[in-house]
Amino acid sequence: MLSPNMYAALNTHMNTELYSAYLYLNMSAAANAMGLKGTANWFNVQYQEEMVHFMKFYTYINSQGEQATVGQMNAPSSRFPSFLGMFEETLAHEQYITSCINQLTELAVQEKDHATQIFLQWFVTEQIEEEENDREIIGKLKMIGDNGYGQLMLDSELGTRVFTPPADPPA
Ligand code: OFO
Repeated sequence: MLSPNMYAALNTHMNTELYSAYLYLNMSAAANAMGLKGTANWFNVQYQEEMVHFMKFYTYINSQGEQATVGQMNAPSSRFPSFLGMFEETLAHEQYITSCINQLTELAVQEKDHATQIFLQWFVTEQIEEEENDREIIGKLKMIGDNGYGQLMLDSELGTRVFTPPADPPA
């Protein structure tokens, strides 16, 4: 059972996860347009991960007897300043998502909603990895600077990222 407040907050965040997926799909196409094929792959994998996050919320809300509802959303950006700028925007977005997950967790604690607290724990941990990945790439990009060879090497490394479906796929 979800309280009306908890249901509304979870449904809103489910839509934010879908927004994240669309944002990274746009970033993938933008990277491709910049000639960064490996980076396009990295963002495509990120898009697939966000769809898993979206589906986890969708499945959880429905499994609690409520109706998950996809709504209207703002169009995500499609223009990004640079290779580095794209990852700086990604980190800023993930920090925002972390704050949303923290707020949801706070609400679940206030409401003594133990099931939702347990559900959200996966996301609390996931956000550490999300931010860490972005910080690592930003660090490398800052070290590389304008060195074209370095940028190509990093792009090639990002091309090796593979989407791994979760062990507990959302039903
Ligand atoms: Fe779903 O973690 Fe990124 O946005």
